[in-house]
Amino acid sequence: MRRLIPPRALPFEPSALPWAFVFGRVAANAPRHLIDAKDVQIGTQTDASPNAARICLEWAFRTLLDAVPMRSAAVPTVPGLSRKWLWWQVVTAIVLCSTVPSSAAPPELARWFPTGGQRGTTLELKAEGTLPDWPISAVASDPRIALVAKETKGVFEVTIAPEVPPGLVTIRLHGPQGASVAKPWMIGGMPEVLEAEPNNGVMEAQSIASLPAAVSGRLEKSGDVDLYRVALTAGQQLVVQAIANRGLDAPLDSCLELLNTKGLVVARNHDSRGLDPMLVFIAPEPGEYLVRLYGFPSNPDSTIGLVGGEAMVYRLLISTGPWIDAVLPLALSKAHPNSVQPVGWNLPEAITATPRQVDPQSLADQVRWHPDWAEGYSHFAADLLPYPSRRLEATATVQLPQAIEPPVMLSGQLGLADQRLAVQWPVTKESRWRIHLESQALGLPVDGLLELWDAEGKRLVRQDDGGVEGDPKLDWKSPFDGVVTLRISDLFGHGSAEHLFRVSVLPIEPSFRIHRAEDLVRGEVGKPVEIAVEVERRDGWNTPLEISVEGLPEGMQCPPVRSENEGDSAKKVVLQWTSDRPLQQAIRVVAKPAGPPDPPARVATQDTTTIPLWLSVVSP
Ligand SMILES: [Ca+2]
Ligand SMILES: [Ca+2]
Ligand SMILES: [Ca+2]
Repeated sequence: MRRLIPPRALPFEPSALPWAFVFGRVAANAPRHLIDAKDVQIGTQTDASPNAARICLEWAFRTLLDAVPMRSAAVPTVPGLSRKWLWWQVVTAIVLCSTVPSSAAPPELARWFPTGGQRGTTLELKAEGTLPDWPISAVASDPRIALVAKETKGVFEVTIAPEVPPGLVTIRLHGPQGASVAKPWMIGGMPEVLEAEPNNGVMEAQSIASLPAAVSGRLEKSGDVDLYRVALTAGQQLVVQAIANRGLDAPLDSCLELLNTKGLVVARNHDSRGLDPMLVFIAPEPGEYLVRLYGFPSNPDSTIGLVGGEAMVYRLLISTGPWIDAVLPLALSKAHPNSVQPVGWNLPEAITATPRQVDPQSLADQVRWHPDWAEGYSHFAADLLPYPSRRLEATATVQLPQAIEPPVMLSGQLGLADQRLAVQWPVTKESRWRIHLESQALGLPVDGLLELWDAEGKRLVRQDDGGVEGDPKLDWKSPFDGVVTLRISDLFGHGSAEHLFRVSVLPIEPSFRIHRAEDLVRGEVGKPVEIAVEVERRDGWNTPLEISVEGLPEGMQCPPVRSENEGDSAKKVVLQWTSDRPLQQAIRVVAKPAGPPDPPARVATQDTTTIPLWLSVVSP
């Protein structure tokens, strides 16, 4: 519903903007009309005058239509307002609309709400942010998600095909004035529920009638606390996960508590998955339980109380059913047969007992999520590696390390407190190795510690940091010919069924990577479109690269550029061409070696050679 704004509040300068006369005078007798505060604000800027002119025109027409059939009944109530005068004003507005160049701002997308949708359903989705134009288009990273703009500004009807796998997607806005950045949205397998305030107290907790449920909520203002009521039978296992900071990028550090009907906290979690909490609870007795969510700013500031605000959105997954947390191993190999085993809660034994064979070539979606396994939400790593991926057995102890053959990715579990796993492999003098443990970056809780030991029992290296999100990563050059042992543990000795990790052991070889901070390229018809790309030459990469743009419309070309080993282009290149028409589309920047690598690589590690981008070229 758009707001009625009294004409005297309109901030127009009649001398500077002649059409404001129309606006004000027509408005003096206008019925409920179409305008909102943002349009009016835009109308004060000369560069956005087409918008205000359009509003003015629309207004004048509406008033005219109202006034004409009533003849003298309505018109005389506004002094000086005659049919002739109105027609003249309409003509003025039409002239203004057609002569002022169109140069409104592109849409600015802050977030999507609700936070996600269930596969195989259609729902309403709101783009929150600043949207100067309406209707506009929206495009999801998965083409099986269709979005259609509805009449209400900012609202889309989104249809999710049943085959879209659960997990994270991104959705971007675009229109004639340009494109927004893409913002995250979750695809789930559970029915969606919207939070309903008030729900702050035990007595007003929102009842979740059937489980599983995916609740979209918001800590809407400072001090907001959200409570949900669920009923459990004795022995039933409840899994609750909040997704806010990870995945949705909300500036929120949320906390979860579970209360019994007496109001006592029976379970609590703050930071199981990054800053996001997760609870698993077995009900000792039947009855109602309350899930309570509150939060703090993700970047601590001077705020003392509980945080709230428009941006503090969260997604709460609540289930007593099968829930896959991960599969082991946590990566798959392109070239080798893979058998995977789901890990999680409330999983039938038939699922967990026998590892399943999967063909990574044909099951890109299913390796991330298998419809036969669990209806619950799950997101597990499915990187397809060009080298083997293996299980690290619980029997691989410091006393009896597991022999490995690098390059290899090992996936394991620190199931017990103070557990230490160990592997060993032969090394030659001067050989260089890169060892990288990932758990927190995958949304898993291990705070990894890596140690290298020699055969005499001397510790060579200790590393608990250096990777993404606090995961450890180390480079090591062997000073001897012999055998080296890698010990893997949790820095604080924590262990549980959830404490999963993967660690890669790779010889260091030259490689390259291209990257770009923004995934959006903006340009104007008739002017050069520029794409700046950073080039990273790692571990002595010594071959020129050819960098090109793929996916442009037929007949349009961007000349490829070369990144030489020395000079400015070694670190950064700029691709450039001119478009003769407006464009809103996906493109890719691709980097390839301009010749055989020198020295030749023995192992192709996972170099990023392609950057997916959105190209937005608008009319000047
Ligand atoms: Ca709330
Ligand atoms: Ca609340
Ligand atoms: Ca937290």
